[in-house]
Amino acid sequence: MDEKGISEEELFAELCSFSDADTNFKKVFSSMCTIPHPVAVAAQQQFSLSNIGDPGLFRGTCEMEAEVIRMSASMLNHPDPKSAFGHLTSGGTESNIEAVLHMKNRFFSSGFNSGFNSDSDSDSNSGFNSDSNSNSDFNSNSFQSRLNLILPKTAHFSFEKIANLLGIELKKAEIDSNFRVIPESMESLINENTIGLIGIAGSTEFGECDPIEELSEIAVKHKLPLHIDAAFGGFIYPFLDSCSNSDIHSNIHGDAHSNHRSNVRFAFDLPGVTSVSVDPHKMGLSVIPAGILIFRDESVLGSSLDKIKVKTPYLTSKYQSTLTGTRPGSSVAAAYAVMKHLGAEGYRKNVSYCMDLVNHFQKELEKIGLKPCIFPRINIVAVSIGSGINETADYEKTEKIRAQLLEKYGWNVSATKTIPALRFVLMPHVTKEDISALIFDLGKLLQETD
Ligand code: 0PR
Repeated sequence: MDEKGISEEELFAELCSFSDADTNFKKVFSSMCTIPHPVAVAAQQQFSLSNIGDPGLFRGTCEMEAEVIRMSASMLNHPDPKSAFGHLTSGGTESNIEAVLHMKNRFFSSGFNSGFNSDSDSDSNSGFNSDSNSNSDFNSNSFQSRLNLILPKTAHFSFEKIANLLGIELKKAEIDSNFRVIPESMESLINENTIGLIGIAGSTEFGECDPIEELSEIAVKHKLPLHIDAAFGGFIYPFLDSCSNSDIHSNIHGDAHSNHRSNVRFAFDLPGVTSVSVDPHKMGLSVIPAGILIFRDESVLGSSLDKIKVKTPYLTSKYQSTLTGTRPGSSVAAAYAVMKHLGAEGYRKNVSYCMDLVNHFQKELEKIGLKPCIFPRINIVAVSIGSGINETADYEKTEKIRAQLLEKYGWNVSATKTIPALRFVLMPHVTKEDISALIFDLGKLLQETD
């Protein structure tokens, strides 16, 4: 840092040049975040000094956090929202880390995977001595490396970080033609070293929801915790109108039966679901950073909470049991503000706006002879532009078109890795005019390329 500071005028001129280099979301179809609601921004500013890592100093913010958890639990169909247990995090990654950390601790404290029937999977028990129920074994690296977490192949890359961080193996279950996990594949991977299951409600690449009802049954049967990653879908499914995309779907796919998107069951109304992660900073229209992690109640954690609880003698609280220490009260205030201000009605309008964009997007795509790879149940649309004959060539073409859309026309679009396809996230900052302009440019590029 320089010895002498610069004037405010100079400083803000500098800041402007930095912010000019950032996106204003104008041509962004690649992000799962959006422009936050103005009430969220105002609340964030009002509570900029609040740190809920030291709750006694910020009692007001803590009250708001409790209310955000209660409102979210209710949105997630919790039968008794007051008994839900959770807190705000920095987003989906931190929520997933903490959920899996608790799974790991719970696995040890509850005496391993007690619901596992060893007859059904004798091969996978190599080297595991179920009699060695002592803490020294729990902590040895060789033991930990054999613990596993079962998740869909389509799970977000945050789980790769988690595997590394917590020393657990990821067992990836197969997906069906709609990119949803196959429950039988999940179940077949369970063994005595399984610490838990993951389901996704709103997958990053395709916006799909796994068959959570079936995963819930599997979780109950095997007495395993089931964490639902609803980072994106959590603020969508509860507000999805069953009719919003049905007409266009019938036209495109000639299939009027598979268009039910209402009543997607993915959360606490299913008995096997132990925790859910949902991000206000995505479709919750709040500011960055804001995630919410909710457990059904404190008891599902067993003694895991005690394991991560640390004494905090010089703070206003006796213990801290969150992963991070200092936590931004401003994010709590922002989430509280936007949820209270919009209410379910406001979020329903938001989702309806996005689904209207999806309808428009499909109509525009048709004009250039394209259609989505799968029926877009929420506001993520994947579109294959390759021949479907040579996968490598299709990936190359997809990447080339994606890059040209940015270089020639300034459109930010992403590509999927599960299959070669362009991926468009139709967030609230997008307009129908943007979509028409983007598809027009895409059509031109494809003509030039063919
Ligand atoms: N779970 C799911 C299903 C996600 O899609 C994501 C992030 C996460 C967890 C992790 O969330 P955090 O990034 O909040 O920790 N999905 C986006 C992605 O990876 C995050 C994102 C958002 C990236 C906006 C870029 C961007 O501009 O694409």
